[in-house]
Amino acid sequence: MSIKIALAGNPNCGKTTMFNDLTGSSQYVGNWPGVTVEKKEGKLKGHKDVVITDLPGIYSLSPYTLEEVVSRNYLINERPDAIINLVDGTNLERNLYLTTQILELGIPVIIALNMMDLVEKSGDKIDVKKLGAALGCEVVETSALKGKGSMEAAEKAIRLAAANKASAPRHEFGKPVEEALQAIADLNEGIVKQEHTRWYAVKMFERDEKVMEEIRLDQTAQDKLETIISSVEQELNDDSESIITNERYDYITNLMKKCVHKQRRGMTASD
Ligand code: BGO
Repeated sequence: MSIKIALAGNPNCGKTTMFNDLTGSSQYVGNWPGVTVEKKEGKLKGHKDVVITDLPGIYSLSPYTLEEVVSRNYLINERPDAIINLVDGTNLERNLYLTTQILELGIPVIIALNMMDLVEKSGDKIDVKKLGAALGCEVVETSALKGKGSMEAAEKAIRLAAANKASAPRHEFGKPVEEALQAIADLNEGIVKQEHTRWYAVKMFERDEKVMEEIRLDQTAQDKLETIISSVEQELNDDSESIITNERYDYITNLMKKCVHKQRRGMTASD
């Protein structure tokens, strides 16, 4: 049986470069079923039993673009054995938005912190150990363009896949949201796989239409869900999707303060 590893990340984070580095000439390119979004798969060099799938570049796992829908359907329905989440180290804050969502999927995740050659050149410092500990998954520094770290990330992903240990996201939303997510998880008991509990709870709290169509709660459960969501919306005076988005950004801002030291730029000797 082959091991399935997915590469996921924002557009331009270096996914194609890493995919080429990991698979060499053993690639096949087609389309995702039913849509004209390119699907690339290949065997990991030196591991004929490991298949790497390159997911479309995305900023979020929301249901608004074809690429996002293709990616999340694959991650939930096909469930790779591990995900390598490529994160552009020169654009860390923006890239971590997707990371916080990927970590909720209940799948083993390794972060490949890419473009580290450029980060080093800029003089910025990222505390990789702290970042990994705060996120709840291992972080490997990579420079895909220079072939550095890609294979290490893949080998770590294989080990995680073999252990089948999903990353445990450390991020918690505020108390009202966490209580709502727990109540939604209770509604979903027996309906969604245990490992996907948090992902579905967050998506249902956001009233994600695609997930609601898939889950098909009965009317009583739907009414309960609506009561749970609207009571948090009233308490926090915002709509549920914005509440989740804003809390993710607040969390990432704090994470950046803890883990990143930016080189001051434009300074002169007299500063
Ligand atoms: C161009 N380090 C550096 N320095 N660059 C990298 C790294 C890295 O670790 N990884 C990738 N890149 P994609 P997506 C380019 O194409 O793999 C570069 O969208 C150019 N092209 O070489 O395509 C990579 O698949 C002209 O750069 O990303 C590529 O995720 C001038 O990041 C870009 C400068 O990588 C995006 C760069 C004609």
